[in-house]
This record gives sequence, C-alpha cells and structure tokens, in this order.
Amino acid sequence: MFKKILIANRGEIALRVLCACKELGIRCVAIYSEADRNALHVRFADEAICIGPPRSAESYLNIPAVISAAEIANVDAIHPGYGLLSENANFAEVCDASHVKFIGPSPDVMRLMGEKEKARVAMKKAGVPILPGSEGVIQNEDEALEWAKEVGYPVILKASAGGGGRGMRVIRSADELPRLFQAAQSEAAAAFGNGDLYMEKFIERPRHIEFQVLADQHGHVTTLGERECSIQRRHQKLLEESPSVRMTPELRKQIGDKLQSCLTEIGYVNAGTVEFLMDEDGSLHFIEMNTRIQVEHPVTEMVTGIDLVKSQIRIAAGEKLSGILPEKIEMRGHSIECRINAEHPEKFTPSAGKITAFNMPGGTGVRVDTAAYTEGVIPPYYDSLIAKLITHGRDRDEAIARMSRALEMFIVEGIHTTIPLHRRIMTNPDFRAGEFDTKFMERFLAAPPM
Ligand code: MV4
Repeated sequence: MFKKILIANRGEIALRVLCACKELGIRCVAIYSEADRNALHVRFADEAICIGPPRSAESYLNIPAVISAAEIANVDAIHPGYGLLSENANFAEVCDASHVKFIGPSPDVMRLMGEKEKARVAMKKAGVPILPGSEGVIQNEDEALEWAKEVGYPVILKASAGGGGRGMRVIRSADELPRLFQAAQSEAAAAFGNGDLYMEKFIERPRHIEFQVLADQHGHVTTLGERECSIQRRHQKLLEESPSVRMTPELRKQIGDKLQSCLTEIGYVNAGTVEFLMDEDGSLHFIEMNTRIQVEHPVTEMVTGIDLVKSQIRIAAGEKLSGILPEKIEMRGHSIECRINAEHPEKFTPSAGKITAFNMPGGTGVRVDTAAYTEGVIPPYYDSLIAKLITHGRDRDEAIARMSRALEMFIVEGIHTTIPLHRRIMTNPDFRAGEFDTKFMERFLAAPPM
C-alpha cells in the first residue's frame, strides 16, 4: 500500500480523500493556494504545501507546481479528486514520468474517453446501446446533411472534444443545418482547440442516468448500480439519487453486463461513471464516460455500503476487486444528495464571503460532506459547491422526509446558498412522484414559488 498521497484538490473533495487516506493509514499531503491558507484540508493534512496564487490556473491547475510539491514531499501517489486536473491525460503522463502513481486510468484510456466520438464507437463495439448517429467525425456541411437525413430530424451536433454540454447544437430541419454546423464547429475549435463534430438523434425530454463502475488492474470490472441526475440547471446538477425510480433489475443487469465486457476489453482501471440518456420509452443510450470520482458518488456509497474513494486508492495500489468488495453486493434503500452551492437560490449568481453562522444537520440517515465552517471564508475563485447534504432511507419517501427535515436544520449565514431552493424542490409534487426529466428545473423555475 502507498505510504503517502498528495491530494491535488481543495474543498469538500480534498477532505473526502483525506478521510479515505486516514482510514487506510496513509499519510496525506495537502496543496493549497494563497486563498486557502485557512482551509480544513490544510489543517487536517499531515503536511501542506502552498503552490501559488489564488487563481486556479496559477495553483491547482499548475502542473509543474503540483509535481514539484509531490517531489518535495516524496509521495507515492496523487489523488486528483474531481474537476481541476482529474481528467487531464497530460497530467497523468507527467505523473508517470515522475514515478508518482496517478490514481486513475492510464493516459491512453483517459484520451479515448475524452474523445467522445471514439468512446461512442468503443461502446457500440461491445454492444452497449448508443443513439443512432454519425460514424466517425463529420468533415463538412454536406456530410452532416446526409447523416441528418439518415438519422432523421431532430438531430444534435456535439463536439468530440467537448462533454458536459458545451458546443452542442440541436437541428430541427435541413435549412438551419449549415448555419448551426458552422456555429458548433467554431465554438468547439475556440473552446477545445479542436472543431471535430459528430451527430446523434436528439432526445427531447431525456432523463440523465449514469452507472458507477469499479475496475482493478487484473481485468475485473464491477458495476454498482445507477444514479439519477436529471435535476439540473444549465448542465450543473443540483440533486442526484440512487437508485433511479425508472430503473428495472432487468435493465440494470443488461447494461451492467455490457459495460463489464466493454471496460474489460478497453483495459479500464479506476472508479468510473458511464452516462446514459433514458428516452420516453425507458430505453438507455450511452452518451459519454467520466474517468474520475464524481461529485455525486456518496449516493452510491449509501446504497451499496462501499467506500468508493478507498476503493480507488486500493485499486491504484494493485489490490484486486475480490479483496476490496464483499462477495455479494446488495443494494439497500434509497439515497438522495442535494448540492449546496454558494449562490443566490433564484439568480444562481456566485456568493462569496465569510460564513457567519453554520449548523450542519445530523441524525439517522444523514451525511454532510463539506469543508465549510463558522467564520470560514468562501473565496470567489473556485467552484461554488460548499457542501453536499446526503440522506439515506429504507425507501425514497423516507430519504425525502429525512432530506426535508435536514434542510430545515441546515443553517448557513453570511452568504447566499441553494438551501431554500432544495427545500422548495422537496415539496414539489412531480419531484415527489419521481416524474421528471432534464427539463424539470426549467418548468420549476418558471412556476411562481408556492
Ligand atoms: C443529448 C440530449 C438529447 N439528445 N444528446 C447535455 C450534456 C451532455 N453530456 C449531453 N447532453 C445532452 N445530450 C442527445 N442525443 C440532451 C442533452 C442534455 C442534457 C443531458 C443530460 C443532463 C442534462 C441535459 C440538459 C440539456 C441537454
């Protein structure tokens, strides 16, 4: 096992990784920017190294600075958390060259999944269902018109180097295709330095459902059920749950088996998330794969009882899944996560500043992942997620009841947060009935508050 790990992240996920290291008896090294001197991940780490000024580009995203810290502290491995450098294949390659284990898949596999069009082909080969669409990258407008005719309108153009909703265009008829093709191509080229596009049939009101996987270095892959992530706004998830109310044991097993053979074939190693869209008929279609631990991983931990971050570290150290996981993985009850962001609950504008009062809820079935504290300062430079409130119950109704009362008992003063928004979502009849899709928040925010 590793003796010392560097945590290349901040905020709640840096603390989450720190917890895993402590439980495994591994020393941890925090890195921090000048804005994070008083952060909890610094306080609780065994060592801490300041790596630069507040802006991420000059600190947490500065590869030479991160690698220098790893060398000075003489660590065996680096855990990247989510965001920041977590899906940067070049960073993983520099780690390899510096003889520091990057806790994640190989750079080659990260690159494959980073090219969305190639990931689609890889999944299709293994029998994972994908949407009807183009084969390979689309070179020009004429090719796009041909594919659209074959697939049938409406279609969606996506950037191969994109993901997470950037650089997409929905096309409803041939006459608007040339203009939107050009727009998508230049947007992708500007945003990702690569204008490659591909096309899919467009699903009007999908649900976003993702599968959690764990894969070791010995060719073993396990799936740990799914998460429902349809409650989002502008591609930012607000609330996630596991299991999905629309999933059946048959569909879960069918998709799980296909993913197992696909990821074994590819040589995937690490925790990972495979994203699907569910159409109106309840069928799943692969869209993309994320090679990192995700923000919403706790809901899977709550229903499976498996510590995903400890699993990542043990996998990276060479342990087999058979030694990490129980013989039979049982899914128990239902879990929901509310993302608490330092934002105005209606305007969604960032709200940085000092927290003047802070009370975390607790009690049966309640978990809070956070690095916030009374008198702590939320800097304006980073992601606005300040806490994750997670509940677990025998069933969905109990998880919702626990969430409602936990949200009432969660006090954050001095800054605006999304807590009031979540309190309102908990009372929404469609949410309570499990009747929603990715357009839920648009409808919810358009309706007058109750
Ligand atoms: C789609 C789609 C409809 N049809 N693809 C947005 C984020 C990116 N990961 C994929 N996205 C979408 N792809 C087809 N073929 C609708 C979306 C989409 C969406 C997907 C998941 C969660 C929220 C979303 C919000 C708007 C659009």
